[in-house]
Amino acid sequence: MKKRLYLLIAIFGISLISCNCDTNKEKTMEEKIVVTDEQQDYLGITNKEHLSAASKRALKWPMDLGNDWYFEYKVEDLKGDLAYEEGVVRRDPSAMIMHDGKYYMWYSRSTGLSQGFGGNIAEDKVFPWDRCDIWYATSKDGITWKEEGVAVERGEKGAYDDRSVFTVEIMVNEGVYYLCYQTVKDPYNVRVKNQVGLAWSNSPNGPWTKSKEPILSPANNGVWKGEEQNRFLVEKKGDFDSHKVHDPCIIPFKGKFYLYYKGEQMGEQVTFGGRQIRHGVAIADNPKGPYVKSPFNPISNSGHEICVWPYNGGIASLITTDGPERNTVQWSPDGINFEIMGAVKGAPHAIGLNRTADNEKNPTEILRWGLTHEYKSWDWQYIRRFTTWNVKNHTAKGEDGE
Ligand code: AAL
Repeated sequence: MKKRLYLLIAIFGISLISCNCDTNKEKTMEEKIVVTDEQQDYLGITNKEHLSAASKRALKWPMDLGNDWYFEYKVEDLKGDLAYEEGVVRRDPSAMIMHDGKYYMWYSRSTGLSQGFGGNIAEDKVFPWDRCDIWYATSKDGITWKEEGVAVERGEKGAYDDRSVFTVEIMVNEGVYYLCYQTVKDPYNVRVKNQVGLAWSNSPNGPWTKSKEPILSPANNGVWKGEEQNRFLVEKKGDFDSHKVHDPCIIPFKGKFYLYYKGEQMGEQVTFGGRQIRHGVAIADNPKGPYVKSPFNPISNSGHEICVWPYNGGIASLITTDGPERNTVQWSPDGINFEIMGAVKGAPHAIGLNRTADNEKNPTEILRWGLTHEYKSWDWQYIRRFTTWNVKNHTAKGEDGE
């Protein structure tokens, strides 16, 4: 396994570059790619002298690609209080942790229909994740859940989190529980900046103490064009996270705290891979911060909700939904420089990982089961459970596998 990993992250020197001088003494660079017989056979290349662009890319892959990073999945209903309930939005589940023999998880909860931005935003609920508080639930088996009540409420009027607190993650360190989550300050218009807040407690049952200030904010180097409430009109887009910092998830790593997040950019565009969504990381010496954004940001060129876990001394990341590298599983030895390790047909969204899993057993062991959310409609989302499995063979009915 490790050998394959090192193979995968290595840079493959497959090109022999030779310089030929033509009769006019102009220098041209001609690329000569050496293909071994083994490579030719593995990749099924017809003629070594005629390599398509796709074959040249394939030659950069390691010889032993394997399927450890490949999985398929299915999604099922939860039971108990978290079964679908019209009128209530439950979404963006956190990871699950174990306490006193029960799984604990936190999520965004709101009630009522969402009116969007067309009406009176002072009164309306603009998104299903608007006017949310953070609630939590427990379960003995991960299937039947008991809703325990509110964990972190919106702030008082005028506070940075007075409009909504949502999309939460849990981190446990030295007996202290930390919830990091998105915050929005009223009014919730299309240009509103989104920040990240933190709350901590000595027990997963609370009470929670909230940070007085956000622990992460958008880059402030974008410039809106005009006064109109239009998030696509900009003089300057600014950094990948100039508008919103979303989906925070803190991982203790190499003696520090790595806060992974999704950035949204002012003047976001749709490119050849979909929405311009990228991930960043901010690093702190202590769980409460200060969190300093990495100069290497953005650390992904694709993705949506953050789904990261420690693996083999580095960090693995599931990239879903947006961008040319969506539906890939990536890994980085340093938590910053990620390479694609596997590509999947699709993946559950907004994953709440099972942090009790043996994440070192297999690269995707932590994904064997967990939580996700699904849209019944624009107004109603509910939390469900996913399971995944590694795929060994592609077999026909009645055909024996390996
Ligand atoms: C999700 C997440 C964040 C966004 C919204 C709720 O997919 O990326 O949480 O703010 O949608």
